Amino acid sequence: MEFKAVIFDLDGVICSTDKYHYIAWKQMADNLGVYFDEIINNRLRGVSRMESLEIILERYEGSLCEEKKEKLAEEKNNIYKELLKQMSEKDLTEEVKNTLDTLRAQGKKLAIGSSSKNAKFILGQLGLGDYFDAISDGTNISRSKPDPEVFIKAAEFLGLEESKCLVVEDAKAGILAAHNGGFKSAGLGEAADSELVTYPLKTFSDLLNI
Ligand code: B16
Ligand code: MG
Repeated sequence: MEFKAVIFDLDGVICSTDKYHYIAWKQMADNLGVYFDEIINNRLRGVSRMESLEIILERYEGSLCEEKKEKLAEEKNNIYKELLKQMSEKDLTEEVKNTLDTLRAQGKKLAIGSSSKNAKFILGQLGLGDYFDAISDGTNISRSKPDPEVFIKAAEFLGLEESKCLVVEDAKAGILAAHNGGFKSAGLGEAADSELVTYPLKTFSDLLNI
């Protein structure tokens, strides 16, 4: 691969937290009495916590003040964090671990570019707490994907130009963010179908063929 570094999205790329996000949002929505299902949940992939809440509230009749919205997001996050405690090194697949190790052995710098404010906790659960050369996540950005800020910060933390870094994403919003920031990208799942993706991947280890 021509790149000096790879910036990985976390949820949906390094690990799968979809089911925990779903359970937590579902519980919050049920408590509030607003309809929520897995199809709506799919629209939340790669989207920030408050933007996810706004999508769920499209079905809510009536209006809520900012303070109440913050409370709802906090309620969801507390349920989600409790569920994340179940995650362990077993949730890191052999394929992902071996691919990361191979890239590292090739001398590539490895970073995280995630919208999540829980990214460091999740990495710790997976046994990857000290693994990456840089972590850019929801705690160091003010604009979420498709804004490129999270990836630009990751490249900055690595001390590399955008053109030297490849972004790996599972969400179309993430591929757009990479494109907006001047990064080439590799896409998994729905991101592989994005018109803007540079390298569509069938599986994570395909990264080694770029
Ligand atoms: P949190 P990623 C994203 O992570 C998730 O895909 C998205 O579903 C979630 O709402 C967002 O993080 C914020 O997460 O509530 O933990 O701060 O895919 O960018 O790694
Ligand atoms: Mg993702």
